[in-house]
Amino acid sequence: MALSLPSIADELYRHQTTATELKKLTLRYDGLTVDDAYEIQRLTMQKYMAEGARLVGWKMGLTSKAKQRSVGVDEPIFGHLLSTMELERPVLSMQGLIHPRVEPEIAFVFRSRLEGPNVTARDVWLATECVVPAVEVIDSRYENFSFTLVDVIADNASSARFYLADQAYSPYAFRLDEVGVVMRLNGEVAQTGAGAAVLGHPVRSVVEQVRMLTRFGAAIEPGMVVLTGGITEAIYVHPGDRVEIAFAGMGAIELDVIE
Ligand code: OOG
Ligand code: MG
Repeated sequence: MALSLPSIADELYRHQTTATELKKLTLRYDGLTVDDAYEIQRLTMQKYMAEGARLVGWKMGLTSKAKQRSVGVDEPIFGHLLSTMELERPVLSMQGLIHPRVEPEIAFVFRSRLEGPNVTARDVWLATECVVPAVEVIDSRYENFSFTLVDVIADNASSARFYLADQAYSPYAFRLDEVGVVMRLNGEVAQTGAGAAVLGHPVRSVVEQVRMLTRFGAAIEPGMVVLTGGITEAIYVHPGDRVEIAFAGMGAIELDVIE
């Protein structure tokens, strides 16, 4: 089929907003590149923003081996975070979702702008207001949660919802690579990991985020949040589930899943 990026963006927007699965784009369109996929993502996100959603930050994805292995894609990607994706309370409604999975992440919140190809970890620390334990809810719009690199980028890196814990910390309070994470589902240990799973240290994910944004013509703006990527594999959740994620020294998040 002939490639029209705006019409593919229309299609994705429709599936995202109606919570219906679609077949992988790469099965149906020849020659879609990574750049095309980011353009589809941008066009799709513009539709939400035209309806009042605000861009509140960015998310990195596939920054840990656990995540890369589980989906069979071996390079980091990024997506947009919109105000409409943020949960105000740790309660996840299944409304508007297809087959959601949750994963523990470390979030950075910024006080100053970060841009350009040469940003260093030190620049990231200086620009950081605080670090916050977070949970991301991903919900691929593709059948069976199965996709290639190009598909998942076009689908805004599977972004669906996210929640930031109430407690925030100085970026200097912890070695984020050594923060251990235990994720329990209904009281049973489901996943364990440590911050180092994320590119060796979550700060590297922010450095990579800025580099990728620079190629994309964007930046981290003051007040924005960046989710640095799942520390462990994501787990499927269903109504009635309770997910408890303990971040050593940084408190816990208890997420209740409802209809
Ligand atoms: C892609 C999104 C990955 C992460 O933190 O690695 C992601 C997916 O697995 O559906 O959000
Ligand atoms: Mg994630």
